[in-house]
Amino acid sequence: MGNKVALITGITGQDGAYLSELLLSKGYTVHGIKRRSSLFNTDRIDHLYEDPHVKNPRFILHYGDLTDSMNLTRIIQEVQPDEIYNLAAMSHVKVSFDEPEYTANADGIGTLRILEAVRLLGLSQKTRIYQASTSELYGLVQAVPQSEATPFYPRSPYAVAKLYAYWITVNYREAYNMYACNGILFNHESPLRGETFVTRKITRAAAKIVLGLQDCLYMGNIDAERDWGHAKDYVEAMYLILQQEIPEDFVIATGVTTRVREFIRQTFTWLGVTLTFSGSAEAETGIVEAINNARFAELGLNPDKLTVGTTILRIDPRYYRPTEVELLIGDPTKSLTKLGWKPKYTLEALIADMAAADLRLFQKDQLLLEEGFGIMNYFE
Ligand code: NDP
Ligand code: GDR
Repeated sequence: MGNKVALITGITGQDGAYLSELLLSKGYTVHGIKRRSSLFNTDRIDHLYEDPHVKNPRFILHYGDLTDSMNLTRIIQEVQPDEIYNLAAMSHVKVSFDEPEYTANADGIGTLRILEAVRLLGLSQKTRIYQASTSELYGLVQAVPQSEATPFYPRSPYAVAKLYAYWITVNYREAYNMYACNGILFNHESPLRGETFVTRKITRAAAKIVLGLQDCLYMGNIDAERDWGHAKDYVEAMYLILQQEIPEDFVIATGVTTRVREFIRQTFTWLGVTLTFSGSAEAETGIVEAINNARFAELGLNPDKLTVGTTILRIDPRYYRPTEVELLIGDPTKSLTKLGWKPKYTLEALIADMAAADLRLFQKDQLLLEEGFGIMNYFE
């Protein structure tokens, strides 16, 4: 048998980039679906790019969209994949309240389009399908820790769309004997995480604040608790889920939960800043209590850019969600035992990886500013 062929939707996203690297390292030919956009949107996978003029390329991109059945059907027919990883989605929970119909179309019906294309093309017994399900399905807490047996109670248009995707995947497995599985992944982060998700927003802002490029970080509900892992570990689990004898659904999590405020505190600590919280609710603030000069020197930072006593964090209710998911903590027992999945990153290592990457990124901006070049200063 020749090398396996994988098709990844959402290849330009955080997980798509890490999964592409993993599958290429295992000898796969990797096809990916990217959306047409007015600017290049392939930053995360540019290092994998192969000149399309070379013979037998192993990394191939196709234009497409989860809202376009004919396009998806044509690509699947052309590629004849052994495995499809359906990672594409409008993946921002808060934005799904602004774009509920589009979210349902892409995240819910998009999954149906892929399953149905595989069935109609006669690939049901060849092509294995991974569906990117989510811990957001648990929503309003029914029980903790959350396992494959915990009831769902979605709390956003995103989660409701993903609930449809979850069940249609189960249904196609049962109705047509397809190898189709849900990975119920808890939050996973990395230096490639989208800039408006909470962890990346924090590591980016913290790096800019210690460099004197930003004054204040504005946050929503900092008492939410999440089970955070590293995306590099989580794409390994996606791969393992499609290599089992019998198709099943798996929870992928660390089993440890942390408050957003603790993630903020630890990020600043890594950068050499002790932060204290003061006040409560919408009036809560984060104030610089101390600066570790030795750590600043080690990181090449100038302590004059930050003053003890300054308020560098405030609450802005703009970031609250109409309905919130307060607590997520996963029970990964099944994936640890059945898949033999073993995450390598602790929360501390994840924060170090992200904070170091964002510090490097903005040190480059600082150099540009010093040389008289303008920098992009947009943040949400
Ligand atoms: P990202 O937001 O980083 O990536 C989403 C990808 O989907 C991007 O490539 C995006 O393209 C693409 N996309 C969005 N809409 C469409 C569409 N209509 N048609 C085709 N492609 C589209 O997400 P992650 O990598 O973090 O997550 C991957 C998947 O896993 C998502 O489905 C997400 O909902 C799910 N998930 C994520 C978790 C996490 O913690 N990261 C946890 C559990 C589930 P573009 O680059 O052009 O925007
Ligand atoms: P989440 O991730 O909604 O869990 O969905 P996000 O990082 O956006 O929020 C986590 C928690 O932090 C709180 N929060 C803020 N969030 C953002 N984005 N910005 C803020 O300023 C802010 N302040 C507080 C949120 O209210 C929330 O409680 C992610 C996505 O990747 C989904 O696609 C995926 O399915 C789930 O993780 C598992």
